[in-house]
Formats: sequence, structure tokens, C-alpha cells
Amino acid sequence: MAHFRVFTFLLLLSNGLAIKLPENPNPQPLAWWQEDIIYQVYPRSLMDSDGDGVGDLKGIESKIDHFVDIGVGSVWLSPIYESPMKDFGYDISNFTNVDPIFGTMEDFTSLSNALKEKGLKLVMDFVPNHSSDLHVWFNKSIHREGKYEDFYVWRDPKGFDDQGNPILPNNWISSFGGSAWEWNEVRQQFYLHQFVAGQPDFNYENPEVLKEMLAAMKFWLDLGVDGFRLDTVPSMFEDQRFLDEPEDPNRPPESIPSDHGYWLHIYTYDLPATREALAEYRKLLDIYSLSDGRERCMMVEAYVNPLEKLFLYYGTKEKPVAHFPFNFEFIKRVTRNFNGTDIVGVIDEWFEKMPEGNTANWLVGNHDQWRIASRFTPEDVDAFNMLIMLLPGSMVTYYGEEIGMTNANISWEDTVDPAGCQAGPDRYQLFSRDPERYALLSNFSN
Ligand SMILES: *[C@@H]1O[C@H](CO)[C@@H](O)[C@H](O)[C@H]1NC(C)=O
Ligand SMILES: *[C@@H]1O[C@H](CO)[C@@H](O)[C@H](O)[C@H]1NC(C)=O
Ligand SMILES: *[C@@H]1O[C@H](CO)[C@@H](O)[C@H](O)[C@H]1NC(C)=O
Ligand SMILES: *[C@@H]1O[C@H](CO)[C@@H](O)[C@H](O)[C@H]1NC(C)=O
Ligand SMILES: CC(=O)N[C@H]1CO[C@H](CO)[C@@H](O)[C@@H]1O
Ligand SMILES: [Ca+2]
Ligand SMILES: [Ca+2]
Repeated sequence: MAHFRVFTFLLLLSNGLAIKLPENPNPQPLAWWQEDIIYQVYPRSLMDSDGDGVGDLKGIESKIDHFVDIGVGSVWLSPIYESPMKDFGYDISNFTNVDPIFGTMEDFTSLSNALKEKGLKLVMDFVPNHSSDLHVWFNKSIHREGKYEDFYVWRDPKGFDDQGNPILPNNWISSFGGSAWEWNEVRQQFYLHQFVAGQPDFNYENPEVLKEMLAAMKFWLDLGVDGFRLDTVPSMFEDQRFLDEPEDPNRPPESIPSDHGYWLHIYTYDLPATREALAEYRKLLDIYSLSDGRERCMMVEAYVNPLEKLFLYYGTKEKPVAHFPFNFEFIKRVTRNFNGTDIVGVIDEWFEKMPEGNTANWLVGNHDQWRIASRFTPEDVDAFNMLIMLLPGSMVTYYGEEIGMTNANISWEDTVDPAGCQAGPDRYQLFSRDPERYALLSNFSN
């Protein structure tokens, strides 16, 4: 059955009847990010060089020959920045330093040089929405010091209850579940965190924030980085009326009010101002590209529906935003029991709706999704790998998919991902991202 599905893919691709591929009247030479395999590395688990049980930069460097063997053109590193690891590197306490668990700045330079020697590009994750609560900026903000006073989203309580406890400003829920507001005793205000409490949200209404973050991006550009993948960009701006969000009429039946998926995030997600700020990041990259003719690329992570809204993240010719927003359609719309028609539907819709002059992109997984072999079947891995490489446009793959790695079986006791921990022992498997981050080798054979 599974083999039949693989066969269907290839038939659909080869007969060219079912899929209407776009025509390109004046083909341009392709840029590296359009042509090559973009390979996402999760530094914590790719390769441990010193036996402390955590992957590191030296470990990644030791695998460059493997990247070359499988035809990788660029390596995207999930965050390696200094972090207390409450959200495993997506909570950053210094945007211009490497966390000691991954190595040193020297290790970074060594990796960067080694990649360049082999002709590979280096893409860094960049997390514009929030910092760690241990960042010095947050401490200064707590103490209302100078320009940092309004660096984060602070709100007064609605009042105090009978026991004298502060009442939440509104019903906003964090992506990992539970209120998105955390009380701070020192400042006597709540701060917003769209992810864990250790990830206070930046206040992008304050132009100083963007200025500091552009400076952080420049730091890495000056070290020769070729591009960035910007994390969770639709969370950057919040509606300044701070109104309660409504229930989602199409919420999953098993969801409960403390789940993020229970609500429609109309005041905290995908506000138009986001793209204005992103255009500023893009401008910085374009300045570097123009200065030496070496193209710097910006990819953004935006889980946005429908496609018409997602495509706004390409921007326009006059005001470009991302080189591409990730195409999560295979993740969102192709389920375990998929058939060839489902696949063709996704491909056709993308090409039909994508505004002219842009580049498509294809991916099936990342560090937030189950492994292909586990989400579908081991026999589907090769088919998906072929599919995303054959389709016109860029492609991104998560490390290990080239050898069909499966999810690891992680017990509740071993669960460390905040999305799993927050859900509790009965529901953690619905939410935890540990299985795809500590993946084991699949036992499938061709
Ligand atoms: C980040 O780390 C670097 C290197 O240790 C240091 O020079 C810089 O001051 C730090 N920046 C912040 C904002 O803490
Ligand atoms: C936070 O700021 C306060 C007040 O400026 C200072 O006394 C304290 O040492 C700072 N803490 C950290 C961890 O930087
Ligand atoms: C393919 O699956 C979809 C549901 O995912 C279903 O609606 C459709 O009828 C199926 N098509 C074929 C040809 O089996
Ligand atoms: C996963 O681990 C649990 C407990 O360690 C075990 O009961 C279960 O059978 C395992 N599942 C798989 C698919 O290996
Ligand atoms: C796909 C991806 O990178 N998702 C990240 C989105 O942002 C949150 C918070 O920074 C991370 O936890 C996710 O891993
Ligand atoms: Ca290590
Ligand atoms: Ca935000």
C-alpha cells in the first residue's frame, strides 16, 4: 500500500498532466538558496564532540563531509546563542554570543570557515519576537532603566481579587498553553510571553527594539553568515487595545480553554506591522548583498492561513519582505492517510496563488514536527525527499530525513520540551517536540 503511494507520486510528477507547473519565460541564473538543499541542523542532537551528551559546533564541523556527500548546499543552524535553555535556545540571553554548551566563538568561526572551504553556505536561526528573561535588557526593563523601560510588553493588572492577587490584563494564551501573562513583583506589572514565561515578548512599538535587533543581525553578517531564518515572525506585534481574543469556532474538539488552539489569535498574530519591521531586516540583508554581490537570504517562519495572507510575507518588488515564507502546507494538510490527490492539491494551489516573480519552497518537517517516518510510514520518506527536491523552487530538509530517522520514544520522565511539560503526563505526547529532536535511526530497509 505504502509503496503504491510512492509510485503514485512519481507518476503524477512524470506525466506532468496532473500538476500545472508554472512557466518561466526568462529564466535567470538561480541563487544558492533557490538551487541547493537547505539542511536544518538541530545542534543539540546532531553530533556530540566531547561526550557531555549534548551536540555542539565541533560535532557539526566533524559532519561536513556527510553534508557534502548528500549534496547539501547550505546549513541552517537552530539557535546556538547564549541561553538558559528554557525553550532550548529559543530563549536567548545574549544575541551576539554562542552558548558554552555548544562551544565558543572560536568554534563558530572554525565551523563557518570549514563550511566556506567546502562551498557551503551558513544560515542562522534568528529569534526576533522575544529574549530570555535572563537577558540584561529584561533586567533593565524590570527596573525601568533608561531606554529599556518599554523594551518589553508590560501591562497593569485589571485589578486585584479578594486575596489581593493581581488580575490578568486579558485572556491571551501562550503558544505552549496557559496565560501569556506573568506577574513581576519588582515592577508590579504583568509582562507578555507568547511562549514560556522565560521568553518575555519584545515591544516592537518601541523603535529602539528593532534598532538593537538589527545590530545583532549585523554582528553575524559581519562574521560572514549568508542568511537567516526568522523564528515565529507573526507573533512580533500585538494589537494595542489589548482586548480579549474570541474562541475559535473550528477548534479541535479535544482542546481546553488553557490551550493555545482554543482561541482565535486575532490580536496577537499576523498583524500588518510585522511585515513593515521584517522589511527593515530585509533591507539590511540587501545592503550586504549589494555591497559584494553575494546574496544574503531571509526565510521566515509564519504559520498563517490562507495562502493569500501567507504570501504577503514575500512583500512586493518595491518593498520586499522575505525571500520566502516557509511552505507548511505538506505539514498542515497532508495527513497519515493521504493520497496522491491531496499532494497534487497542495502543489497546484501554491503555484496558482503565489504572486508572480517569487520562489516557491517545499518542506515536510522540522524540529517542531514528527519525523516523516513516524508521521507517515518509513516507506514514504524517500518519496517525500524526492518530491521536495524535484518540485520547482527552494527546498528545506530537517537533518536525518536523508536516512529516514524515526521519532524517539520519550517517556514522561524524560520529557524536557516545555510544550510537553506544560501539557502534563496524560497529554504530553500530543504536544511534546522531544521525539523529533532526539531521533533514533529507523530500522527500515529499502
Ligand atoms: C554578549 O556577550 C558578549 C561576549 O561575551 C559581550 O561582549 C556582550 O556585552 C554581551 N551582550 C549583552 C547585551 O549582554
Ligand atoms: C538587575 O538589575 C539590578 C538593578 O539595576 C541589579 O542590582 C542586578 O544586579 C541586576 N541583575 C542581573 C542578573 O543583572
Ligand atoms: C483522497 O483523500 C481525500 C481526503 O484526504 C478524499 O477527500 C479524496 O476523495 C481521496 N481521493 C481519492 C482519489 O481517493
Ligand atoms: C515507548 O515506551 C513505553 C515505556 O517506556 C513503552 O511502554 C512503549 O511500548 C514504547 N512504545 C514504542 C512504540 O516503542
Ligand atoms: C519551527 C520553529 O522554529 N518553531 C519555533 C517557533 O518559536 C518558538 C519560540 O521561539 C520555538 O519554541 C519553536 O521551536
Ligand atoms: Ca557536547
Ligand atoms: Ca510579540
